[in-house]
This record gives sequence, C-alpha cells and structure tokens, in this order.
Amino acid sequence: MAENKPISVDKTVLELYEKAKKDGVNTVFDRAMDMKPCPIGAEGSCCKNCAMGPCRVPLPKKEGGEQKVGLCGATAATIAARNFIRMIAGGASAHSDHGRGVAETFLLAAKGEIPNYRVRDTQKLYQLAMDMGIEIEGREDKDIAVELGEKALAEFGRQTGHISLLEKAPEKRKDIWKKEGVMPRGVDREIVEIMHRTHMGVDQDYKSLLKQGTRAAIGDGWGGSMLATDLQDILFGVPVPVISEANLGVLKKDEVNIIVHGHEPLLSEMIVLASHDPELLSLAKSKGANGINLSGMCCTANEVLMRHGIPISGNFLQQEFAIVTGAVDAMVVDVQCIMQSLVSVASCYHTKIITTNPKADITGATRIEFHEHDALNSAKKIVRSAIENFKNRKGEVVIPNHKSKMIAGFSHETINYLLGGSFRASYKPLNDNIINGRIRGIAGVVGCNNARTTHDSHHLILIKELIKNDVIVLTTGCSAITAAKEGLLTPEAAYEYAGPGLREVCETVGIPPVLHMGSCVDNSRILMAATAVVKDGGLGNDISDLPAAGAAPEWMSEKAISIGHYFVVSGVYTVFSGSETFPVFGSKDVTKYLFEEMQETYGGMWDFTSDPMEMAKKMIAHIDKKRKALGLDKARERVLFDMEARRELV
Ligand code: NFS
Repeated sequence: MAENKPISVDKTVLELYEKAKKDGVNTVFDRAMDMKPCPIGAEGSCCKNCAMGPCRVPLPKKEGGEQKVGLCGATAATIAARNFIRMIAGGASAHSDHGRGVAETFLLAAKGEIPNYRVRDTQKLYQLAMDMGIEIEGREDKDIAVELGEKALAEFGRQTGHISLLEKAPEKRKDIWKKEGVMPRGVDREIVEIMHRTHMGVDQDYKSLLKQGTRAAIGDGWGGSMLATDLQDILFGVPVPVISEANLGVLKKDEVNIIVHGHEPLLSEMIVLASHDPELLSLAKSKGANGINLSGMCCTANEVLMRHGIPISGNFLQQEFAIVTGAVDAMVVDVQCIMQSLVSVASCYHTKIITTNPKADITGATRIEFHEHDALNSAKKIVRSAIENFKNRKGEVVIPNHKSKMIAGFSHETINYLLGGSFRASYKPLNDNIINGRIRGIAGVVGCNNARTTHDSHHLILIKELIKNDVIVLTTGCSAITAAKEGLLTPEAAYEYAGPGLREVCETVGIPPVLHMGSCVDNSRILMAATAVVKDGGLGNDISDLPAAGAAPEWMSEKAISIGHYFVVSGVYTVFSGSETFPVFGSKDVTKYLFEEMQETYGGMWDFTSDPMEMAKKMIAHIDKKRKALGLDKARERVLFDMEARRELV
C-alpha cells in the first residue's frame, strides 16, 4: 500500500481502521505500509529451489547490460517459469484438495454412513453421473451415487488417460488440448510432476515447464474445482436466486455474531443448521442475546449465501476489521485466505478464533476439530462456544451502518432456466442478445483483494465500466462480494449503471447486470456457462471465439494464478491487476510467451495492467475484436444507432 493511496473505498473499512488505530491494533494495511515487497521476487526472478541460492537474476538495469544466471546456470526464463508453475501447483492444490474433501464426504453420504449429509439434488446427480460415463438407467439412486463417489475420488489420483470432465469442453477446445498434449491425468499427479520438474536440475526449458503448468491448471479448472462445485451442488442443492445482504452492517449488536470464514461448505452447512437449533437459541436468550446471527466471509460466505441466503459480512481484506467491531463472538475458520494476524487482532477484543479443519491450525487459536461423522455435534459445539463468549464483549462495540441488498445464486443451471424457461432451458436468448448487439459481450470478473492497492477499487471501476458498455458480468469470489456491497447485484443496478442494451435485457429477464455465480471453485460454473453459449450456437465453435474476456482485479493468491491460467488455456483473454507487477516480468521470454504467443496456440492469453480503467478498455477492445471476427460489429452499430435515435425522440 503506497502511503498516498486510500486503504479502501469501503466506508466500513475506513471507519473501523480509525477504531483499530484507537485500540492500538495493527492491521494488514499498516503492515503493507511498513514492508515493501521484494522487487526481484515479485517479478519471479529469485530462485530458492536449492541451498546454493537464493539466486537473484533481475533484468539488467540498462539495455544490453549483463543478464545474470543462477549458480547452476538457470536462466531468468527457467527461474520465472518454475516459480510461476509452482504458484499454479499451490493454487490447484488448494482448490483440488478442497474438491477431494467434498468427494470423500460425498461417498460417505452416498453410502449412508454420515447422518447429516445426503443427496439433495437427484437431477444433478444423474447429470454428473452421465458426464462421468456412469450408467443410470434402471438403477437405484444410491447405487449411482456410490459409483459416482468412487469414480470422482479416483479422478484426483488418476494415473493414465485424462480426467473425465474434459469431455464437457467444446470439441475444438479438446482438439487443441490433444494436439498440445496437455490433457491432464489426475490433478494430484500433475501437481507432483510440477514439483519434480521444478526441483534443482530437472526441466530447464521454460516452454516445457509452462506446459506442465497448463496440465495442472486444466486439472484444476475442469477437474478438481469442477468436481468440488458439482458434488457440493448434489449434496447441498444447486443454487437458485436468493435475496440477501452484504457488508459489516449485517452484524447485530444484540445477537451472538458468528462469522464462518474460509472456503469449505461442509462445516458451514452444519453451522447453518445449528444456528437454528431451538436449544441453542434458548441458550443464547438465557445469556442475554436476542438470537444467533450467522454471516460469512470470503468464499465460505459465497457458499452459504448461494444456498441459504446467509448474509455476507465482508471479503478478504475485511477479516481483521470484522473483529475490530468488537461484536464478533466467534470467527470460525477452515482453510485458505485466513490471515494469521486474526489471533493477535482478536487478543485485543473478546472474539474467539476457532480453527476447525484437520489440515489447518493457527497458533493461539481455539481448536474445535470438525469431523463429518459427527458433523452436527461439532457444529453445535462451535455455536455453543460462541454463545458462551457473548458475555465477554469488552470495550466499545462499533458496527458500521452499511450494508447492501443483493440477489445471488446464479448457477449455470439457473441462468439456463431463467433465460429459456424450464421447457426450453437454454442460453439461446443470451446468444441472440449478443448477436443483435444489445449485449456487447461477457466478462468473468473474479478474484481477491490485495493490500497493495486500494481495497475494492479496481473491482468496482472495472465492473461499472464493463456494464456501462453493455458487457454482462459473471462474478465469483471476493470480487462478487465487492459487487454485492456496492449494490451491483440487484436488478435496479441496471438502471443506474448499465448501458442501454444490457439494461433492456436485464429489465426483460429481471436479472442484475452482474451475476453472482459463487465461490472461487465455482469459476468452473463460468467455464460451463461459456461452453453452453458455444454449444447453443451462433457465436463460433469454441470459447476462444466468444466475445468474452476474464479479469482478476486485486489478485493476490496462488489460486488466482491457477484460475487465470486455466481460463487462458480454455481460450479466454484474461487480465490481472492489483499487484504492483506480475510474477514473470523478470523474464522477457516468459512474458512474451504468456502475454502474446499463447494466443496463437490456445486462443487466449494473459495480460496485466495496474490501471482498472485500462483493464476495462483492454477487455472491451478484445470483445469488439471477437465481435468483428464473428461479423457482429455491424449489428451492434445498428443497435446503438437505434438507441441514439430513440433518445433524440424523447
Ligand atoms: Ni478466491 Fe476465495 Fe477471496 Fe481470493 Fe481468497 S477468498 S478462493 S483466493 S481472497 S477470491
């Protein structure tokens, strides 16, 4: 965070930052001001894969100056490519290990071995079973589910051939992947191979390294993440539109506030149940609280929002500030995007940080380990401990008076249904509106917050500019939460922010101009939506033909890199922003490959800018280029003329 930039555009953060200062609490923004990122590491030019290093090989200061290599002779390209694909490995692992956890729970549920989980959505069960080549005719649901669970679990460690869900991709895409030799085996194997190849002295050609990164990233997007989404939908229901609210104003002074934070819905689903338990509600009353108020943070928030309408208290950079309110009785965390600083922030207040996942503990936190076999009891224990903590609130409680209404729950299936109706569910109306130019194109806007840039600012500038230019936005993760807090996830937002064509479509269908599609593993829903648009016809034969682009403003996590890469190799032009540089800029060769040459092979490529307005321009320019290639530029001009003409008539 540069000292001249505001820390956030979110009023709740600004207000609570002042309180934090008064309370003597050190936050992520303070640390960002104190600590500059290492410029060499930030550009991917530092190799610490062996004990002769770390070797730093920055670009020469002057043109023609000496380009250093590592002690072993590793070039800047090799080092940058290694670092980059290790980021993919980290990100793909996080998504896919989450997916594996879901598959394990799914199998236990299918066998009837865990009482609180069961198959809720049989339609999706049949669909996924067919996608995975499982016979469904004349079979009991239980048998189908058990076979599906076993097969899904085996996908992660698949040693030969390729993962099954790749078959859902458009034909042309599959041909590209086959030709390039990047159809992944199980994601576990591809990740291990990244770690092997990037060990000292193994793969030392940057294109060969990046190809392995591609295999793992596809294994994530079309494998681990997609399985996580699909199996969660079968267990907990395919999301349908729900109304809810977002921002720290959802906390309640007179109730026990519990925040579920992290990524996995397995536990939080049970906490939702426990928070309605009459016994626990009366316990809360007996302690002087008027109820139990559950809200979510980060992607766990998106999971319980999508299926239960549980309000969202905030996104990544709000986690410390939730505690600074003094109103949070328990913050229940599982895995990913949880700051270790939560424990020290909480020590200034009464908040209990409860770690629950066998894979993740934090020194100094309260531990209540969660097990599927005893899920509801674990959840009740957690809720009870929050209730007991209500009386320990100390100091001033400040809950900012800001929250916004939103509609979430736009799964791929729901969009299909909303557009086409239940008898002719299809994306055809969307395609028609893209063809006739009312909708200029589709943007996937996803990703994190990054304390190196003004919190939420890039997301908002980008999304508003896109919808103003008639680009419909599909969003997930912390980006979706940003949009929710700003009121962009309402049909009314179309009147205030959308261009005339998009506004007209939103009005007719009754949808917001920005569609919340879920958590970060649910970026697989965006892949499926793009595939459905291709299959419904009229917009080319492949995802790369669509007038579409992707973006991760304010990115920070390795997961974002894995997502970015699987978007790119699925044919999407994808722009990142928010960090001060990009982690391959230390090598001109790797940069040129990812930012230019990949387009020739994959039809998609990476891009980066630190200016969100520029980001919007780049995406719109790409969308227009694709419209032109499809011969749709004329159609759009006509529509714009019509709107102008109409305005003149008024
Ligand atoms: Ni995605 Fe979700 Fe948020 Fe970024 Fe973290 S919560 S998985 S990584 S910060 S969007």
